[in-house]
Amino acid sequence: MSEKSQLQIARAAYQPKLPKALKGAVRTVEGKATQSVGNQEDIKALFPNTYGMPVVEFAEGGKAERKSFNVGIILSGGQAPGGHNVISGLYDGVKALDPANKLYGFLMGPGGLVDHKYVEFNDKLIDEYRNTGGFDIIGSGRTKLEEVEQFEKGREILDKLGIKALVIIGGDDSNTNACVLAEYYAAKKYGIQVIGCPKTIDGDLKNDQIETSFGFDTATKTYSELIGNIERDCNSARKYWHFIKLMGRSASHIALECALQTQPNVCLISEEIEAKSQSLDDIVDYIASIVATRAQKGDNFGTVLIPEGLIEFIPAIKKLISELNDTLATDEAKSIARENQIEYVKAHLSAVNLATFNSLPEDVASQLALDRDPHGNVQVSLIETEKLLSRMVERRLKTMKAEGKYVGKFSAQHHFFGYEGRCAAPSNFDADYCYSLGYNASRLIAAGKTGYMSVIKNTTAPAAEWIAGGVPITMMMNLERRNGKMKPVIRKALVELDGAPFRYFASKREKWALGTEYVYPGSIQYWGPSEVCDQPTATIKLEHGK
Ligand code: FBP
Repeated sequence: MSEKSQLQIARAAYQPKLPKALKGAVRTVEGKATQSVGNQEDIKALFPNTYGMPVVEFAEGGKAERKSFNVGIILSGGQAPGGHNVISGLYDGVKALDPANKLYGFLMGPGGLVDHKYVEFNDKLIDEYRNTGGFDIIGSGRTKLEEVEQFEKGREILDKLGIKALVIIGGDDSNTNACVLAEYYAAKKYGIQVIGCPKTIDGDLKNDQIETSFGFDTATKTYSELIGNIERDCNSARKYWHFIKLMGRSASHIALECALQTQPNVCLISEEIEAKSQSLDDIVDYIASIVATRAQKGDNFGTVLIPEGLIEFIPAIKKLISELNDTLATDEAKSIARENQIEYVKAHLSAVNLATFNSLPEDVASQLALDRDPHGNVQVSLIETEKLLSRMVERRLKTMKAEGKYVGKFSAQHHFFGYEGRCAAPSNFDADYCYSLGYNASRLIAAGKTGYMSVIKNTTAPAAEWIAGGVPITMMMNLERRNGKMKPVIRKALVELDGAPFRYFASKREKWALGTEYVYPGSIQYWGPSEVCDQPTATIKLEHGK
């Protein structure tokens, strides 16, 4: 057992808040039949056993009954603060239904289910990890659960351990796979339920039914603390432009939330760049013009926030990536040795995409062509967009200087904030939200649900007023092209340009660009006045009109 910090010791005693409906025996209130957000006929045909089920909510006043079952849990994909609290909430929930119930954790992600690697939780193990960041209690992984052989291997161990339900904690891809597994087990009448849980710091697993994915709150507060510290340094030294790339594979929710918290001079929003069909040169012009205007006042310093997924949203590069995805998904491409892949790619790209490919700096081009995650996605976190942009801005400023349009000095610092935020000790919001999601999952299992996601709503109200229930995963699905094939997937939530968070940001950004209006959020507080330690994100507050 490793030594503990004073914060860990004090934090272990924190009792996460639960919605009042979950505090005693629950009553299940079922809504109307649902349909998927798109491609209804196709999704219905693919999920005949789990399509159309109602949204459910839990209310107070149920009959207390002993419910006996064992449960398995899997952490899937990138770490997000609060994962341990989902597990402790689920553990407490299943034990409250019957102390003899067992909870098993499959090790290192979905692979643990297939390889039969697991641990049984007990009080001692769970107590070690309450309210801590990280996924290290059982580890996580990115193995995709999508083959019948894997489902059957999983069933073997689930049957052996007498597990009636499996909870999969993951992002949009993992929850899509959870739904496919739920459908398969239901079609085979194996009597094994599958429940999903919305996780990802990226904040892109949200919709009319899911208010936020867990981890977004803590991760953005952690990054905002760091950005605020940099802004203060920047405003003290007055000699650097800080280019800060922020994690978030695809959507720009993290960058937008951090901008709302810290009021930087520039924050790029990928979704806007795509909507305006901007090129890399347009983005460089935009930043360079702000640098030049600030320089006129003698302000040769500033902060620029860059979303990790930016490169994929620049229309010309997006087209290139899409063709690369299809090209690299074939068996022939997979058999090509890594050192020959760039040549292979070049020989297969269309003329227009080849021109874009050739126009990129060599390191960026090879990252696009070579590095993929197991879902076949470009690993955008490896692309150093912050350096690419500052190099290009510097070059542009030189030209502007030669033309007499720029009079300042430009010196850049680069940062990437990503992994720093994924395992931070969960904020009170994430600690409460995650514990509630896990506890709630036990009630969905007890209610016999499968193919549902555990959902907690009304999250800008105090936790006691939160609404607990479940949403059929098929309801969030549509068909999208992935690796060259149309597949049922949960629709990813991108930043909405007509949504309140973006509109607020857009109304302020010019003022923030030219003035120096930094806000310093400081570190996450776990104890103290509620307005300091229980605040949800600015994004969720604006979305809820608060
Ligand atoms: P999930 O969607 O699985 O939660 O992961 C999100 C994320 O943290 C992204 O923000 C980032 O691009 C990616 O994971 C990094 O992945 P890895 O941990 O494999 O480096």
